[in-house]
Amino acid sequence: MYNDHSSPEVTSCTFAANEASGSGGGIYSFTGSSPILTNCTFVGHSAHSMGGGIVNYDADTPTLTNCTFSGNSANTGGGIYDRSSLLTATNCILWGDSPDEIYVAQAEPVVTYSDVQGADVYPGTGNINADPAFEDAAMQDLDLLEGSPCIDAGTNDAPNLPATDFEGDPRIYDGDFDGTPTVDMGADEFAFHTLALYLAGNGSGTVEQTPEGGRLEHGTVVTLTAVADPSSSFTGWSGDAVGTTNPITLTMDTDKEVTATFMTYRVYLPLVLRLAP
Ligand SMILES: [Ca+2]
Ligand SMILES: [Ca+2]
Ligand SMILES: [Ca+2]
Ligand SMILES: [Ca+2]
Repeated sequence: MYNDHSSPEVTSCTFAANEASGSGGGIYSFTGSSPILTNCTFVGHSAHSMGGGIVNYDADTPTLTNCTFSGNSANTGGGIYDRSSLLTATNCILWGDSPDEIYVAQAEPVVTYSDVQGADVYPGTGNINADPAFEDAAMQDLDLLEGSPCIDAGTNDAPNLPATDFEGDPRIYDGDFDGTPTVDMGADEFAFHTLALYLAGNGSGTVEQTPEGGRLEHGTVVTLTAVADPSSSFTGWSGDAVGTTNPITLTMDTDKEVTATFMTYRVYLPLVLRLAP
């Protein structure tokens, strides 16, 4: 994307694997541009000169909220090259870019509540310098794993804060389970729901769950398989799953409780009376 006196608004977009023979692998803002980038990911770009992910060249005022940069490379400014522009970055992650994350030539960018890799914590309120624990950076999956320091580490007062993350998960979510919902850093919000399984009936059996776990990411499709013990039979689901389909699938779009009922077989033994002659 090339901006010259233009101010596009881009939300929940992944910019991936572009190559610039000069500068600006993902975006080159030349002059007088104020792009608003929200929930965007910049991954796997390369630029031979400046700005693997983004170049802000002259008199630009880009606003980045909840954007993630990783695996971008350039000669200078692997993630972002800021020449004489005023960059505002809030709730962003810049990690694993080469040779650096943000290169500033003249103006000082305003970076807050962001995770920026470097020798020190990047100057600004709420910034951290810690491995964000991406799901699989090598495969360009930059979702956050449970326990990531970026979870609930952003600010809910960020400009243009969206109601959902890049994949439609609800923001602002209490991802560290401390009772206070706070937005995460980066394009992904770590949003989980609980699944509780119960057994009922006078029989016995088990329920196999794939994937396993009592906390599942928003949107996860779970398969439940009822397995009756030899003397019992499965007679149906109740709660947030209904019917006798087995296995059954459900989508984790909210907290759910499911009960599996098992009943014993009724066994009739023939009664034989042998009368004495
Ligand atoms: Ca995800
Ligand atoms: Ca959160
Ligand atoms: Ca929390
Ligand atoms: Ca998510």
